[in-house]
Amino acid sequence: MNASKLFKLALGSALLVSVSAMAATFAEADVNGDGKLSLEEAQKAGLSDLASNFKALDLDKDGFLSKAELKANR
Ligand SMILES: [Ca+2]
Ligand SMILES: [Ca+2]
Repeated sequence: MNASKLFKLALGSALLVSVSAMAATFAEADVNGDGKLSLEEAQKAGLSDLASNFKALDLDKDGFLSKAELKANR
């Protein structure tokens, strides 16, 4: 195991519900793999925070949340 892997493990446990989890969650939640989340995908993935703030988070109002939009809101 190299240092960066170890670092990621430590970071992951500390930030499990934060940034690192978001990256994994995004890919998992993006069921159709188009690189953005629809409201339905957010709901199905159990991302209730995203779902309830969907319109506010959707900066360009295209009806989807991109990774960039999620980053802009953190
Ligand atoms: Ca999608
Ligand atoms: Ca958008």
